[in-house]
Amino acid sequence: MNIFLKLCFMIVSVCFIASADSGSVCGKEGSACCSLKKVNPPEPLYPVSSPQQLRWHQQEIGMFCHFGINTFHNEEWTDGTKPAESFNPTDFNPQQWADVAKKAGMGYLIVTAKHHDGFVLYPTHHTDYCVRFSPWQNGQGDVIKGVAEACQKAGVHFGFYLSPWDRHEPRYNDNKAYDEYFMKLLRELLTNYGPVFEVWFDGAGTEGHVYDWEGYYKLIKELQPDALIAICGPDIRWVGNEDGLAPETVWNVQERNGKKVWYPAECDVPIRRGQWFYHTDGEKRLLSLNQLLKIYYHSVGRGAVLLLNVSPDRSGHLPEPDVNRLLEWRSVLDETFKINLAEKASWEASNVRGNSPEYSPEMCLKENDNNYWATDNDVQSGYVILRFDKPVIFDRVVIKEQIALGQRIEEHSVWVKNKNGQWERVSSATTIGYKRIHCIPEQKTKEIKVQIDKSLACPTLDFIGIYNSSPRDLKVQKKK
Ligand code: FUL
Repeated sequence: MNIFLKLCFMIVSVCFIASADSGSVCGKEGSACCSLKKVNPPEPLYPVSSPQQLRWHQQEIGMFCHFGINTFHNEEWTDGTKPAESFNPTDFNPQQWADVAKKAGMGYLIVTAKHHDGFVLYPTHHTDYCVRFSPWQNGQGDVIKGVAEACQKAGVHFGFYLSPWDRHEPRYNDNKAYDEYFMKLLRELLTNYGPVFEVWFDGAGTEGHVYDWEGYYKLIKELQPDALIAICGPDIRWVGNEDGLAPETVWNVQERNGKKVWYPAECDVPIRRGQWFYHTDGEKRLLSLNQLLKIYYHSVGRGAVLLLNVSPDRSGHLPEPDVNRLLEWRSVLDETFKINLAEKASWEASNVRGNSPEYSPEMCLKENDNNYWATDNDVQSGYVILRFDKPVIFDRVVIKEQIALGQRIEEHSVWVKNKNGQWERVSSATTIGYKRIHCIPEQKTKEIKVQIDKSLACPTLDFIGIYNSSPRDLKVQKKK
């Protein structure tokens, strides 16, 4: 063996023994040493999300579209007696729905296939109360097909709402017969329209009725294994209100049927106050830009997903004022989150897992990847500091956990170094989860600290972003 090879062998062996002993690395990325001595990632804190749930978190916002017989009666709930003939959109345009959803930054679209009134929006042969008996497209139309195809084209995931409660169907009084009927509809929806992202089972009106939930879930998982079942289902929970607002603390891990599971929250809210369906006189209820921004910061900004309802009108289009408001909202958010000041920072952390560059705080520059900041196993609090050459002005801080490894952080805070060189706390909050956005009064500083005050296990951070919000965005006043 020549001397060079011998030397290499010795270095590699020493590093190998050291890593086996302590789990740490020499810290030189790209060296022979490092390629041998990857530091083990933190153990996941179970339960964790499924890959499908993780993909759902990443969408952040979805569009809900309530469309059906109610649209033609200015009512939110009809009782199942309105004639099928009354369903007659004059210019059904699902591509507009899906394109608007895409432009508004929404990753999925959920359409009502059947609301509580029982009217079915695709031409099923299991009931006469459906589009086949409407004059629309001479009874040949299929709303679900139109929407599913439009979603595919726009690059938006497709999902459907199917109300278990049915005020029309006579079989509803016979649990078994109704389950059979309901499963036939489900089977059609799950087989005929391509990939399904989310199935939305509304709980309204279902009290006291016994459904074969397990049978429904089994069928969904069999026909569309990637579909998530929301609300009355095991994959996504209802946040608990119809205002689009998550509470301050949002844990994804919840107890369901006596078991701890990953059960994330979805915040549903209509863009016209209190109206899920289109009403001819509903425009005055359109939420203001500020109300929509507040909803965003209190749903997505608290680690939940927002499902915002925009209802198509009687022509089959999303109304223009609603679309304009939605796009205005999007443009403000885009403006706010366009420039991440953190990209100019130099980073420091109180602890880096195994001293390895694989877990350094700089890993928080890019989101939704496999790189993240992590600490050693026995460290359950700590901080990341961002330093700038010149003072930066900002009023938004975005923080994300590496939730693929479970949700860990219980309390955290944001600090700035003030003119006197002292750390000043400018915001504190509890959970982070997929995302937490701090909206704070404008700050000017050369140093920002994100502190993890309490964590269930060694913390992980996927991302830290620092932004200065658009002049059109919400402003937080400094407390006097
Ligand atoms: C509620 C329903 O009763 C409303 O009509 C709407 O569908 C909303 C999303 O869920 O429970």
